[in-house]
Amino acid sequence: MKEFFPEIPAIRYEGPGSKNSLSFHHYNKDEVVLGKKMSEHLKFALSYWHTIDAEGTDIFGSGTMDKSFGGASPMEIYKNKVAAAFELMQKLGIEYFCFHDRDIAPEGKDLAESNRNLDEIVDLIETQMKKTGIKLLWGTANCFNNPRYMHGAGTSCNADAFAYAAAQIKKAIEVTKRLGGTGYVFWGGREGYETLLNTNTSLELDNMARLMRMAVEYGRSIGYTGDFYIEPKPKEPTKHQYDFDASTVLAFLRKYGLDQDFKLNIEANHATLAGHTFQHELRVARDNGVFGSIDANQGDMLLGWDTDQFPTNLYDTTFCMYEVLKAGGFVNGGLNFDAKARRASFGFDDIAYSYIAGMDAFALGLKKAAQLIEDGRLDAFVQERYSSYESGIGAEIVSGKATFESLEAYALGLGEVRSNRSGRQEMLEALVNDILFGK
Ligand code: XLS
Ligand code: NI
Ligand code: NI
Repeated sequence: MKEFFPEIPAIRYEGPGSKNSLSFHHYNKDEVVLGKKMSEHLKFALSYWHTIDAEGTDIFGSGTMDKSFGGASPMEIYKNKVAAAFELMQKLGIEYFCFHDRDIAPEGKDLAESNRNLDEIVDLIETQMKKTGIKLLWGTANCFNNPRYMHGAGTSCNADAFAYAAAQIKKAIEVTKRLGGTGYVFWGGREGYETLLNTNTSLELDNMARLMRMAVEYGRSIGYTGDFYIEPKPKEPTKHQYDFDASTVLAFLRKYGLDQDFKLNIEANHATLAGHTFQHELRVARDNGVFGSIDANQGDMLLGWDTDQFPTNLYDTTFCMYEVLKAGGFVNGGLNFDAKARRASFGFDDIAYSYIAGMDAFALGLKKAAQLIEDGRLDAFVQERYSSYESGIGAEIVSGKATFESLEAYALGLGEVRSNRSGRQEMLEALVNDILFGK
């Protein structure tokens, strides 16, 4: 069988001291952390679009990589991509993948031909999955690339575009179900607006909710039992995207009674675009019981767009895994590397270096988050900080016994509030540094 990545060997764990950049230094898949194997905690997934399709184009320049994998016709290229993807995942020890419908098979002259192309490639993917044991984390439909979606898909002003999107999503859910996927993602690429001057925001959001309701009802009717996710993102490509951030999405889901049907897929770079930390978005999801899955990447703080870099910032991976552990870990979700090597990192070996960097950063993040939890000082500090709610007037507030009248009587007796204690931010930041880099 043809080898597509001869420059990439099977990547093995060699430990922190190793000088071999084509080995894992921290990701040791069977190592047990807090009672579970690293591979089960982290559930790494390959993103088909970035890794198998994207060729390094940007708005100022054409591709720097060739991902046709020796194919000539579109279908031949996409068949080769399947073999390349599975070769890569096996070499990297990645057990899951994610795709959009149009990532895995080329769009045909009409919807029927596109669906036939999809079916043909899905046959190949299914065979490879059986052979390798690699699983589908989530599927989705690309309802943003084609010009038909210039005004949006579920939020298009044109009902024909809405109908086409519905048909595409229907098929993508069928394919996700057929491949045993445990998630189906809605990322609203064009679901937003450029100007309010031409936009009926109210109808657009009602329609988006209609589309999502239909997706859930259809999915459940054909026996799809996985999660449905919304992936928040504030902007890009549109000026304003409706799924701005986790809190906005929650308000949308609750308004339309969809909050029992959807969880969130939180992407690091989307959090920072919304002016939040990655940890903030994960915390909002966890606090509201809708934490589902993660698109692992990182942005550049000096750039205002979704650079989708491989995650290497250890503070971010640690605080991410801290939230994941506190949320009880992944159920149907996982860590999808929605990330790509930089345009100038154009070698196929750079794909391996990138995944190793990301997987090692998350393995370290997991270990450090576990240490923070086992150390207990953070938790103890937070508990102590709110201890005034455990007895006396605080307990009355929390239990609902307190009223404005009883609180006024209490406050009148206080003189002044003299019980505030230091928040000790700097002490806690030093504590985190010590756990991260102290030994
Ligand atoms: C784009 C999104 C996209 C989703 C899947 O910014 O991150 O890749 O993850 O449609
Ligand atoms: Ni994403
Ligand atoms: Ni993104």
